[in-house]
Amino acid sequence: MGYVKIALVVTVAIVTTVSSSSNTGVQKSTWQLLPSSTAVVMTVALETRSKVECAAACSGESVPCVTFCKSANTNTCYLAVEMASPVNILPNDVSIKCYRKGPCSSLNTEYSDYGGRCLKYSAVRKDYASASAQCQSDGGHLFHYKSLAWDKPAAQELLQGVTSSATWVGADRLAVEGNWQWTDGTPLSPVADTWMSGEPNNDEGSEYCAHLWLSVLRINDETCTRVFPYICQIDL
Ligand SMILES: [Ca+2]
Repeated sequence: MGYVKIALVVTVAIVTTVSSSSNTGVQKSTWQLLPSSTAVVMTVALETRSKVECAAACSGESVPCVTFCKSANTNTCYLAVEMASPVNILPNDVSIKCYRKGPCSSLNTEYSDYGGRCLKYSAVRKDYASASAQCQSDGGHLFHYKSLAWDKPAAQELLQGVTSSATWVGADRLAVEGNWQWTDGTPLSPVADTWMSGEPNNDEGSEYCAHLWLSVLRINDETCTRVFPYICQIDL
């Protein structure tokens, strides 16, 4: 998983409540902000970088995890258990917010939860721009196939039984000529291990968009106007 467990506080549980005055900002999330009156016991603390990664860690735990808390100050992620009855409060970090998991289907019935994010496969063949637009109209984006460790297992699960050869994913070099990037602006190195061997090769000088070869689950640069099925992702 790549997360470093820095503390295990099951026996000496840190108890806190959410000290939040805002309930905004998670309308598209399947993780719903808990009201500030909710008492939460943090069970595991993880070093992390973002709320998305914290949610993913909760989803990826072998032990069922439906609640996590995230400190904006320290970026520490806490897997957590909600308490049924009021407990003493120890809010030594007012930036902590806690979230409870909701199903991807509550966002869009076509999407399912794959390790902390919502994915759907569409067999409808579209060009890159049209596929991207469809994902955006769902509130998401084309699949960010950034990591073999994290995204490949999700793709394998999502694509069980799929017989098409390739799907669009969300990376291109349309906005910045020559520079590959994911649709969230994250750079995509031309030597990333997610590329198929020998790619990107800009065959015939016309390959500006990335698709995923399903036989090897590696990406390839392809002509954007060709039509393929596609995978959409909604972030938590
Ligand atoms: Ca190519």
